[in-house]
Amino acid sequence: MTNLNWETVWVGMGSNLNQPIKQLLSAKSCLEQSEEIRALRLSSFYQSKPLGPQDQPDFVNAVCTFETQLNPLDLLQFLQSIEHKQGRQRLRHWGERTLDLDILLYGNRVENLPQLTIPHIEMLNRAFVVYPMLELESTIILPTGETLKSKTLPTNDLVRLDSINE
Ligand code: ROI
Repeated sequence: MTNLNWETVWVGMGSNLNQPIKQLLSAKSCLEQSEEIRALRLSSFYQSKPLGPQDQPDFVNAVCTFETQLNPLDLLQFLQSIEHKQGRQRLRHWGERTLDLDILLYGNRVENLPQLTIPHIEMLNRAFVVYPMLELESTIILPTGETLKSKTLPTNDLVRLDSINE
């Protein structure tokens, strides 16, 4: 039987190839078209220097939050199908990519599966994840009970782009 619970999830989005902003907007549309996703909100776009090799274009990052009836692994599979549909290219380890969609938080769940770790292992180290999340919701609470706001990092080179996402 279908699980009728709607869980709130957070997804990180990043691109530095093939018109990054278009990549992120297109991913947003795909997510919104699913009947198992509702109430999606997208942060502003943020430009940042690549984490990893510096001889690649700057990234555009954003986060979105929505409610879903998909369980974590089905959501992962759906996100991967969007990455592939948009011609996902990964040219090298920590290198340039067309589209990355990462599950950051799934309700209050903690998952340590071979293919999926929730919360996302690196999220608290990445200003391009934490600041867009706080922009959408300043009161986020992590599964540990701590607030996300208490985890703030140096903004480093993060630049908020003009709000072109409506
Ligand atoms: N660097 C930035 N700034 N943003 C990303 O989304 C990002 N994603 C990655 C690597 C290559 C690690 N670096 C990144 O996967």
